[in-house]
Amino acid sequence: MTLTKDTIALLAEHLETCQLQAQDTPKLTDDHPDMDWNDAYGIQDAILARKLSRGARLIGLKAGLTSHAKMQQMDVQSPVFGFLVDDFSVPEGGTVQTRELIHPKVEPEIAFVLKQTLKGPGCHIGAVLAATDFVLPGIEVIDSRYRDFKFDLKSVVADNTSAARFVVGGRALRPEAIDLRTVGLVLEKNGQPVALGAGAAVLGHPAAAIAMLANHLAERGQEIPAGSLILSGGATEAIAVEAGDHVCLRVQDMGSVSLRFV
Ligand code: OOG
Ligand code: MG
Repeated sequence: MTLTKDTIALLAEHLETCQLQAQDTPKLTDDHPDMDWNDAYGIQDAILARKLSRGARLIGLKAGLTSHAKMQQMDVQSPVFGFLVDDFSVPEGGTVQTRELIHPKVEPEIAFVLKQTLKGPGCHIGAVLAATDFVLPGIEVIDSRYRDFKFDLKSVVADNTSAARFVVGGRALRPEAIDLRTVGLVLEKNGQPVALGAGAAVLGHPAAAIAMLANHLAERGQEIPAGSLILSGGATEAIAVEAGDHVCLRVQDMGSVSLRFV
């Protein structure tokens, strides 16, 4: 830790206010270049605590920057992890109020729902599949609070990895019913395919992102609770959207899920 408790609380308040008021801000490391990983996750934890104190419910977690396409797009080299609360959830086929966001983008993802607690260290794909109840298609709407979507890894971790909204739906499958490496994903915007991918784009296998998350939490004395919904990370680059756009994700053998920006 290089930041004081007070600074962490202030930065959490600042970033959450930016989120709630749809205002952008320079990345945190501009003013706090010595910020370390504990500071970054400490700020993220403080944002979660603020939401929980106002009655939000923690429903899951997310991995981000888990594909080369995403790492290249954002010019960073390693995955990051964040939280999902019920406020972020959009019903299948539902609408997103674009004015509540700064510069939203959508990502095609595979979501996991766990039936058992997952605990690192040493968590691997096999353990993830054994603990998974089902997998299903998900669209994540990311909305970095940082100006022009420009950040470094510590800044984006503090900003809860740009989490804003998500929708899951389509056909839920038991993990043994599908080869998550070769499964195809087609993201459509207004009826046109705008990004194409396969599950293996995410760390070779989307379950590897969940294992990485469990191992990351273990270093902080935490685990992934049974029942959690986890987004494994965008399989392609993220696509910018605006009011009026309709977005649909089709995943091979898993149906489709969609949302509309109004
Ligand atoms: C960070 C969040 C990335 C993903 O799926 O890769 C993410 C960002 O690109 O703003 O959620
Ligand atoms: Mg994502």
